[in-house]
Amino acid sequence: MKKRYIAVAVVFVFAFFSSRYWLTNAVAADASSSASVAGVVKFDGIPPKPSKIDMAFDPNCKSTSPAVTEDIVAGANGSLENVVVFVADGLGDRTFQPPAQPVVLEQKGCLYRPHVVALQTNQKLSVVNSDATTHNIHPSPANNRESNTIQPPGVPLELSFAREEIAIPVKCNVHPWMRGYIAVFKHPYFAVTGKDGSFELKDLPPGTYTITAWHGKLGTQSQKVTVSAGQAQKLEFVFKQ
Ligand SMILES: [Cu+2]
Repeated sequence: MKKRYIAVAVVFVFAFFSSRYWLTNAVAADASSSASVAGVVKFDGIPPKPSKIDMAFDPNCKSTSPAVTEDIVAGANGSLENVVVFVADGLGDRTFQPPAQPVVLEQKGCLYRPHVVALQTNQKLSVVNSDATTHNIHPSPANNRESNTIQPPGVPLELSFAREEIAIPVKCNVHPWMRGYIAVFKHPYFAVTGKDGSFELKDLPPGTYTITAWHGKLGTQSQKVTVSAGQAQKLEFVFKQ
């Protein structure tokens, strides 16, 4: 009788440890099979000086000045901000569910924060009015449904876009200097550069991709890249005026 208990216990212990071994290896294999493309977007030359925005006509905007235009925002080290870097081709017919978490576009100091926002098709865009003034959110899409909504202070507003579009200009009809962009993707492989101009597209399946960098004033550039399982590829984009 005792022997049987011991045999059963040995089988359980073996099963427990072997399942842990296989599980650990399965997770590790999955993580190492994904690739990434990362790098920096640069601006070659002397960036144009931003001009001051005169917000005098709305006293509720004035307090947050001096505000400047954000047509080209380049750092001292040549980095270029507000560039959308994304997979333009190579994913085949894979489909992707939008994340449940909304992306936030804030109107603060009568400017769009961020200036360029990116999200997936059918993902929620939470538009926030943090100002003590009424804004009007007016995206002008080419492939999506146009909307034009008055948004009083503190009132929540949610938008979503059904089709891919890079990028939808958005403006405020109340404050004519308010201009921004909404980039919509049918997949999760996109990034918007910040101050340091860097980007990273993570968890890519191994394959050959066209990677495109888009800037609202400087146009688009594309490069082809092949990534194998577990590989981290480096890319650089350089824009000129
Ligand atoms: Cu406004």
